[in-house]
Amino acid sequence: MSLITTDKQRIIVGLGKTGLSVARYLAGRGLAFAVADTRENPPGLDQLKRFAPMADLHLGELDPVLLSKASELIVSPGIALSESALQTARQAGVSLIGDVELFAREAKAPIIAITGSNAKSTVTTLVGEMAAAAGKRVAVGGNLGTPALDLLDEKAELYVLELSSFQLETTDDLNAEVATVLNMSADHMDRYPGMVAYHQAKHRIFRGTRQIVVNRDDSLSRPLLNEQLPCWTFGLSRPDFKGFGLTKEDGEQFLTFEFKPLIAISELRMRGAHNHSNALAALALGHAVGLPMDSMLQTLQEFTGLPHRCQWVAGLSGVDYYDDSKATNVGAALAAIKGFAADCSGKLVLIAGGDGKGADFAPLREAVRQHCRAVVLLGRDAHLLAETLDGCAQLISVDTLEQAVETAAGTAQAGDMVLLSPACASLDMFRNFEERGRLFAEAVGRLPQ
Ligand code: UMA
Ligand code: ADP
Repeated sequence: MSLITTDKQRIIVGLGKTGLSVARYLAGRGLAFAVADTRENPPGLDQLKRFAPMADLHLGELDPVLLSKASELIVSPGIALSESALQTARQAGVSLIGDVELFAREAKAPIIAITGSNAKSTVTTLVGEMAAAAGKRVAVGGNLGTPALDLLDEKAELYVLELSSFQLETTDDLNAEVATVLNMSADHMDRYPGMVAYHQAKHRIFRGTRQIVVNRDDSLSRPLLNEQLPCWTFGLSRPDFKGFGLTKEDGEQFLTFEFKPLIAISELRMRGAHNHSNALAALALGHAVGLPMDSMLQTLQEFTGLPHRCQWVAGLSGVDYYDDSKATNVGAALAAIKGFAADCSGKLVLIAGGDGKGADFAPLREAVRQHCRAVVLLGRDAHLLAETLDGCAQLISVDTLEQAVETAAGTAQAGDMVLLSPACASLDMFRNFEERGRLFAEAVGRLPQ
């Protein structure tokens, strides 16, 4: 192509959102690149042709010979590094990096880096809103919304990044101002050989960080190294020095920093213990970068949470319906079931199932036994859930989400909650979790009043 050819031969692997952002970044700097994608018609193709028509394109099965001739592969998160063509290239001495590594090399403003199995998007959005309310010029994105490289802005005063384990695998030195692994429970077990590999990927977020935020309720959130770094903690217990937590004053629960109550949880609009934990995590991250406490508390009071995360949909005949379509793994569904059970005068009717991504559903057994009147099952791995939950509650299998909603409505009694919290990805039946949540709400809307 007609761009500068430098010492490096770069190939962008993957032409989705990430690949396109990398292409824009390189083209913007006049650097030459080629693109490879296993798909014959990857989503970014038309856009790429508009701004980099001369880029060499290699579509279809990845070619190990071609990739091994590059000096650097910039690999998209949707492609496993274990792919044999990538492994061949690595063994040939090619360096494999990702978009977030490129971003970290370029970013001038401090980075708040957030990962975890669950709650990433909620905490990232909340911290972003806290920073904006405090008057900071803040850029928010990563795994959520805008890809990292598209956030780069000379005038940015702060970056808030949600990072997935896939993005962290290809990030060598993030050099964040403050980094956190919010929590750890099994996810993406179709992509990792086990929890150890998944844990190792997540913990790369701490590389080069100046401060850390740790979840006192989850020892797997604690970095194995860097113990001497300034460390802030959050958790649902009473806090100590440098800690955010919960305390009880005159029968009311408060979010508390060290020994000072900050705000009563009755003043928050997000519900459930897991969301109290999320609020505390956001306060700890914001405090670490010097955001003023008063303004953070004001934001907390206004924040209602994100769509499809434990979102209230309707109340019909004494039954509340909640959309938690974003609960795409077991840990998320577990947190939602426990969080709601504490608030519910009746029982839960859970709608679950979909693509289980190789997960073990056994951790759901006890919570279902204790809190669920029935579980309505759908999707590809419904039979696996049915085997695991056998004997814990009434189990009803259905074929469509519409049937699931009608069945749940017919089973629930006044005072109950119907909760769509699938513990599975949506991709076997829906375009994404947003579509699943939207269709759930529409089906609830069609129930007789
Ligand atoms: N793919 C191929 N062949 C290729 C490249 C990709 O078949 O050569 C497939 C992948 O297997 C995957 C899909 O295409 O199924 C998308 O992969 P991608 O790497 O092109 O994805 P992007 O469009 O760049 O989106 C990625 C993140 N997606 C994934 O990690 C799978 C988006 O997170 C993220 O918002 C975006 O970068 C910007 O940073 C989505 C996600 O599901 C929301 N993330 C996972 C999660 O949150 O659990 C990690
Ligand atoms: P992520 O971006 O990590 O998927 P989200 O903020 O989108 O996280 O929340 C996804 C789901 O995780 C929610 O729908 C809820 O079921 C669950 N969840 C939210 N907060 C927590 C938490 N602190 N611990 C465990 N699960 C949580």
